[in-house]
Amino acid sequence: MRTIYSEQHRLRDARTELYGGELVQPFEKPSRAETVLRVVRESGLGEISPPEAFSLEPVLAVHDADYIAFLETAWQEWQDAGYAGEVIASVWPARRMQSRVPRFIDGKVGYYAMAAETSISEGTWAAALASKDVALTGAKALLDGERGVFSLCRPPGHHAALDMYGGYCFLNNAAIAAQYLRDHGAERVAILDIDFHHGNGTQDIFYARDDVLFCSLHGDPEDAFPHFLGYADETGSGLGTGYNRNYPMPPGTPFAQWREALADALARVGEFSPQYLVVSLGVDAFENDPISFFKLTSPDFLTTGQMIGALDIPTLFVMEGGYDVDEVGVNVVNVLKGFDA
Ligand code: SP5
Ligand code: ZN
Repeated sequence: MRTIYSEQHRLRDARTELYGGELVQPFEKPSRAETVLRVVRESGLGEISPPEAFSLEPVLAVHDADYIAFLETAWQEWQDAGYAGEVIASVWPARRMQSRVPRFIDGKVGYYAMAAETSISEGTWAAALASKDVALTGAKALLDGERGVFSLCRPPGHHAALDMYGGYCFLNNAAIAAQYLRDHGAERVAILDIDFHHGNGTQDIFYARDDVLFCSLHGDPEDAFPHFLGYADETGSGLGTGYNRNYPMPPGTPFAQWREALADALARVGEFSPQYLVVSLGVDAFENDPISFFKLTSPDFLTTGQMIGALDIPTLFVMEGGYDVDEVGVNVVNVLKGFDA
């Protein structure tokens, strides 16, 4: 399988994450992608190619134009306000308040942030743009007939909604790729999200649509980030009713249980008979992940890849989360090898 990779991800190197009331070094850091790339290389998975550059058009097909304009200038506006730290939200349009976009940067940040752990830093926007190029280059390769492609995206994307960033995500790479496939001839595209966290952004973008099926396996929002979306009774709206499927699972969930949810999601993908499958590939369901609570082992990721491959649908794997930097490479490559087996 071919891997698409850009060194530009290194531009996303924030100093701070708000965690347990402290500012800590972010879990989502450059060494994650470096480790995955190293293991891709060592394992002889396949060729590693740079992305081609795409315009903002495929981004604006899933994200709000005002939100994109905000991301472009947020760091500069924060600098202009004279702040010493990185961009962190501190106020929100909470219940019964206005949903207008204020003029001053603090207000704008609160409007567009869905969580405060994610700091916007210098270089974040450039890295996010390169990350979407990595995803789109992978999508284009599927259109050209490749059976499986790995887009080693960083920063990740699945928490980014129509007009919100957070959960370490700015542009929804998987959603951008899925929409690109739709706009280039595919009638139906399925997105399977196996990151430990609910893909709230992807769900948001496709919730009212019947042409993109979204299935997500994740920590129960009662207990896990993003807490305010991802319940099993969220099944889609309007035309999209029945085309959104959530599999929330409790703390301590072992592979035996997780794989039943996976089998059910894969059966639904099969019934949908999409021309393409996009997998939001996070490996934070791993037992040693520092911020998650499932119990998957490294061999379980190989089985996961085999189960996905058995569907025999051209598939784009888009890198999402996974924070045990020692094992993140092995776990990702296990999924990809299982798919190819
Ligand atoms: C792409 C992705 O995986 N984003 C995840 C963002 C999660 N950020 C908030 C993490 C809060 C974790 N709190 C867990 C406490 C465990 N001791
Ligand atoms: Zn995650």
